[in-house]
Amino acid sequence: MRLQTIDGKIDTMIHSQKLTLTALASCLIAMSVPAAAAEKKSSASQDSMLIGIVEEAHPDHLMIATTMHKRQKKRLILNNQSDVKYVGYDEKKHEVETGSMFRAQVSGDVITSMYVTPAIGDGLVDPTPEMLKMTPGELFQLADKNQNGKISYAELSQAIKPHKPKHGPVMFYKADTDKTGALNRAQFDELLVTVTWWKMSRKTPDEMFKASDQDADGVLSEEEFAILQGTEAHVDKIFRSVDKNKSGDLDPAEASAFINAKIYPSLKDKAE
Ligand SMILES: [Ca+2]
Ligand SMILES: [Ca+2]
Ligand SMILES: [Ca+2]
Repeated sequence: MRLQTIDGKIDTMIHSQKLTLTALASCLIAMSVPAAAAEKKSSASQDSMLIGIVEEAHPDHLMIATTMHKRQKKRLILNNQSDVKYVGYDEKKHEVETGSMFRAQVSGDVITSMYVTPAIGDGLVDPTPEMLKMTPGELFQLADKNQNGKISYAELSQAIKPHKPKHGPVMFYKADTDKTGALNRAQFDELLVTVTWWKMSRKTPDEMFKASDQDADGVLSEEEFAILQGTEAHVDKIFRSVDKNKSGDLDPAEASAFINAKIYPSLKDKAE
């Protein structure tokens, strides 16, 4: 929930003007067509986020299937207020098509804003041991498959950070500050420091443990764990799940297991 809120704020920050206008427009539409609004039951006036795949694309609407926990098929309306952001597309080819993946903010059945990516797939990819030791420059070279000196969303997803429909497009769109549709070296570096496996592999687990163990008693308290995690977010819940032997603190083995699961998403997947 918290992440969604933060995300929402970022969206609002980037597109505050457009969103305000869109929200106004939706209000007017909702007020002027009460019958239609009633038809859509209680969801009509509520904003919600949908993530999924486009099954059919039409100029004024999309047939979609969500890939969220509650799977559903829906008809979503596109109108001239819909703010569509294309992420990972060729600069000249901007179109929603069958198989496109999206994250949409909808008001009732109307798309207010939407991130669209080509069909990229969202498998888990672990970094290789070599990658954990690479510099940003080396990782840039590795990711730049077509060697055009910039990193597309597909290249990023394949080499560095697997595509996650909920946050991936937003992150990329934000990092691509000049909106060319690809990241130059400086933009890539900015994004890299937010990638979990990168953050968690700049020091060895032992070094990270020592740097976080403020009172040097050989275990991490919850406060000390927040330092290791690099954020206070969800710290109590995560701390409890990392404290496998329920001792109320984390020994080096427990901390290492946490760090490894952060670096290797497939480990985390197995543990959950
Ligand atoms: Ca490239
Ligand atoms: Ca301690
Ligand atoms: Ca423990």
